[in-house]
Amino acid sequence: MFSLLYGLWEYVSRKEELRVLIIGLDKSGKTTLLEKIKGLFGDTPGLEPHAILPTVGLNVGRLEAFQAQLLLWDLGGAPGLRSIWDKYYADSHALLFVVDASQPARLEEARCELERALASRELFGAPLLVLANKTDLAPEGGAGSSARLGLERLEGRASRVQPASALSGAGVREGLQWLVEQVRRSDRAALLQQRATRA
Ligand SMILES: Nc1nc2c(ncn2[C@@H]2O[C@H](COP(=O)(O)OP(=O)(O)OP(=O)(O)O)[C@@H](O)[C@H]2O)c(=O)[nH]1
Ligand SMILES: [Mg+2]
Repeated sequence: MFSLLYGLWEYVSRKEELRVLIIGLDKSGKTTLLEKIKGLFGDTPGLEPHAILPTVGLNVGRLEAFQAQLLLWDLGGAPGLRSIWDKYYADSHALLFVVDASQPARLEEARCELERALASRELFGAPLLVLANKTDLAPEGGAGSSARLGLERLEGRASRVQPASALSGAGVREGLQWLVEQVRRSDRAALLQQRATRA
């Protein structure tokens, strides 16, 4: 009887797992962001920035935030590694695209990569957070990113640009909270559930 009740309690109190895919150009600050998020929400502090190397494969973060169990996938952004991003699209609830706001010269390259990702049917309906990172170096860097990244033309997808600094943590909590809320409001979780049941 106890185990039955315990099982029921475990089932009812189980938190939804939301999978967030973090992509963006090389050196935009994705891994620094992941480690900052781990420090803000996890049980152990994330890696110090000086210990972070360019990502070749995948970094994973698992933590609880905003009443959700988050699984974060951080992929390498170097040109030769971008071809594996799409392997993660079908299983992601949300997309977190990081841009280096202190490097306007790379915004066009970022726009192309973002456009390519959003064109994938596998990301249908997935909310998008663009993190305009490194605003500690360029405080006005977030302004205008929305238009320059083509976000104003997006239809049928929740999207937002969040000015932030992965180094200091400014804007990180707000951005992540918005993303989790948007996934809850969207049909993306139900879509992924349907796909999993059919498979
Ligand atoms: N000033 C400043 N520097 C940052 C910030 N975020 C990251 N950096 C620096 O940017 C550089 C690249 O950071 P990473 O986190 O390795 O970038 P990445 O996007 O994971 O790069 P890849 O793994 O190569 O795709 C490092 O020197 C970081 O310390 C930030 O918010 N402000
Ligand atoms: Mg990295």
